[in-house]
Amino acid sequence: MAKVGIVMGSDSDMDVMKKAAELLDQFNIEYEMRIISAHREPDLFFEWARGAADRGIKVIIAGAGMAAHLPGMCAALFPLPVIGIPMYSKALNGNDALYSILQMPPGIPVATVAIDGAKNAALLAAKILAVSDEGLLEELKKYSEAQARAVEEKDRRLAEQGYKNY
Ligand code: RP5
Repeated sequence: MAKVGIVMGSDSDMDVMKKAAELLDQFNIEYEMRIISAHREPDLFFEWARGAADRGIKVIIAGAGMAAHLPGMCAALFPLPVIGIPMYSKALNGNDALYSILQMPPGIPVATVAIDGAKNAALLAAKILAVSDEGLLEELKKYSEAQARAVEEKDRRLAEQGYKNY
């Protein structure tokens, strides 16, 4: 049963949103992924978001650009955590979606990640699930350790290239 719901407002968001799916795949976390527009398909959107918890979804990752009301409306209809990803857009460089998703009025929280921050959204979803999943928690710790080792390796290579790194 899918534990994470990934939803985006348009197929134009897919290049970013697929990075969330890839990260969840890496941790063997089941997800469902949909393209549903809150403003173009409001009835379908309501049905999907209202039914998500009953389908076993524990966290929703919602990506949207421009006016970007999709994550906020997910949070209005779904009782568990919602993570919003603001999409970069040409006219306002993603600041439109960033401010829209970030500035939720009190009472309806959306955890907002960076513009196009799909990878962090998925990692945050994994961490939320890890609150009650020891095995996943261990995998996340290994992931962090591997990241640290990768940076150490890059630092070591600097020294090999003749740079002083005390
Ligand atoms: C939002 O409007 C979508 O999330 C997308 O980022 C943006 C533009 O949508 P398209 O015109 O590319 O379908 O609904």
